[in-house]
Amino acid sequence: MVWIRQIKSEKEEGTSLSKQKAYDSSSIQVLEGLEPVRKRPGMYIGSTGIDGLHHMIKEIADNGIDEAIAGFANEVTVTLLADGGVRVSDNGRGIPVEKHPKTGVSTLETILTVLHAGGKFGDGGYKVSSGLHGVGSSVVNALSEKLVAEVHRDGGQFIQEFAKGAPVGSIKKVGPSDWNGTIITFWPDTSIMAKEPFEYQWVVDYLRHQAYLTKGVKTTVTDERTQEVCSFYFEGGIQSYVKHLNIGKDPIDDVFYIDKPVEDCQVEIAVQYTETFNETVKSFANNVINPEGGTHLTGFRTALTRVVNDYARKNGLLKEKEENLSGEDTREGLTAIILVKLPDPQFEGQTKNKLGNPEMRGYVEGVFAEWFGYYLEEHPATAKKIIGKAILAARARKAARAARENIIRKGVLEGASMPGKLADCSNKDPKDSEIYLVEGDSAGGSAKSGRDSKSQAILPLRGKVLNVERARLDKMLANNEIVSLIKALGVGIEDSFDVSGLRYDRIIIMTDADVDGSHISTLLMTFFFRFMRPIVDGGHLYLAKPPLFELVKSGKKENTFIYDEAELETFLDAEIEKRKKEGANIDSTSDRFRQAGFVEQKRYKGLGEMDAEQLFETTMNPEKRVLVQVRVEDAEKADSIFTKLMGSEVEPRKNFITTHAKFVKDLDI
Ligand code: 0RA
Repeated sequence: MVWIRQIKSEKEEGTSLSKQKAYDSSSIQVLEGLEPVRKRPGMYIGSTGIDGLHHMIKEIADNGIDEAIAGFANEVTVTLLADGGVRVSDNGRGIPVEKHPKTGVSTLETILTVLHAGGKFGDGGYKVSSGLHGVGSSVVNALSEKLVAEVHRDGGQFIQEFAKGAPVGSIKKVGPSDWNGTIITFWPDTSIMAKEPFEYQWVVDYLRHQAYLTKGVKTTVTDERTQEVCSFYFEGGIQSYVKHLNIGKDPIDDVFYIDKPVEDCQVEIAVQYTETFNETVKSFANNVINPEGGTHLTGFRTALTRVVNDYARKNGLLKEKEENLSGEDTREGLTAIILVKLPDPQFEGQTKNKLGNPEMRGYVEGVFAEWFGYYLEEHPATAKKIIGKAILAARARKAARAARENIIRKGVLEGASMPGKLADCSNKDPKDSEIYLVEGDSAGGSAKSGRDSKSQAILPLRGKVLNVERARLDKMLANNEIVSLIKALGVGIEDSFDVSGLRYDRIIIMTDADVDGSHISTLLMTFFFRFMRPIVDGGHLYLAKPPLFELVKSGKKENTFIYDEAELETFLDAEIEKRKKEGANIDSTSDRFRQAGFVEQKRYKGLGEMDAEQLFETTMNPEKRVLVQVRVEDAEKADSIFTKLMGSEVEPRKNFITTHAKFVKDLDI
């Protein structure tokens, strides 16, 4: 989702490092094996903040999901406890409790106390697992003040407790049981991990995903803090996932789906085309997403391009002298999930999230080409639509190329000359530079005269920026505002896009606090999301927050600016209280701002109502301003939000805006 974080002053960021320093190895008894985890939690869990906390849930719940993938469990439940703990249970085989030959303690204890000990310990290991099965359990244990493991198997109920990774006593049989499964309850160690509450919504999203990826498994989250409960079960697995991704996107037919074994692997693919221009293809290996794709994705793409071209030739949809459709053309409007299961996944790339097993390419290519080929033969109307779309995409691509070449020839996108409307800053180092994208020429003028010209550049944007959700590149490049923007940023576009050319560390969208202003900022955010994702992912995009109110004191005293409605009420309450305490005589019939000691309350509707100095002081001064950082926490949700808000269908947009009215206001989208 589009996630916002308010940064009051830029100095407040980054506190997690200091937390790590609080660790003192002498005061905590930890097994040798887990000490590195407590010393350098970030290396094992990503961060000690909320993301790391959620990662802890994932590490444990993934093991239950692995049991389900292996066919031994069909339920995984996460319970957020009222006391800050989390319970994760699955109805799988239960972690083995007998003595492990190598460690001399139970397999359960081994898995929970030895780093990198995982499913490989039990000889009934996993045919298919994420390759990290159980590994995460010890990391979570190390970072938990307390962890209780409960196993039901072999007719018994077993319990063992741990503190900061170390066992508190040995495993005990506490009674009989006619159930099989594992229940892990942990309480994160707040001397290492942030003292933040788990987010119910994060668990919901994670478990929804897992249910999509493992058909037949039921996942449930229960929040004991709020009594909320949510369960997922998708008979169709990734087929349902594709349908979900395409809500509001005008699908052209039902979902194509296959699930086939190849050698000792499994290939599962779901595909559906929509009337949009976007491509959403996600690939997974053993339920772990591979954001950079890999051999399975390559095999899929190769097969798709080949099958679509073959069909088009065979049926006269592509003439002999016409050139082949490119891979990119065949993927316009495509939503697909590729899920492979393999015994020994290898990952490559900087972040280790690209699947590397070479055999996977051929497996996926072979299976998909064969079955998608049959599908096109059996669904000629759909095949015609898919190929029609690809042909249009090819034409548009050529038109866009011509437009781009034209623009490049004229030197509009590249080159030293900056757009005429840009008031650049004098700093040349991007680190010390920021650019304000300002709604309208008049506010742009005030911003230009009020700014700190050393570090702040101003680019006024006139009128409604083109709705890029529905426009193709050729149209976009015909739009002056978009071209000025691309040029000013210095990053190019599409093939020539290169985030390293970014001329400003911060891009700040500054619009009026009204409906039109929100619309313009939404259009700009959509543009960045669709065409300049690395800028958003890199945390470079911000929204300026102009004040909504000014409270005027009598005489020369400094006025107070207020940035939202709720803040106004709390501020006035506090001021009135303060004045009462000071013995001021407060007239209960007068306005609240008078009771609080002000002579006037101004409401700002637009940036244009402020003069240059006011605009700088309230909205642009780095010492005082409020910035909202635009972050894409969950690209999928953002994608669906942007589709709803900006797409061609009016109904979902209306529904979204009415049901999320407050959210829309808060986010300015
Ligand atoms: C190792 C071996 C076996 C099962 C498991 C681990 C296992 C681990 C977890 C973690 C959470 N839930 C789990 N369920 C099972 C196989 C044991 C056998 O052959 O019975």
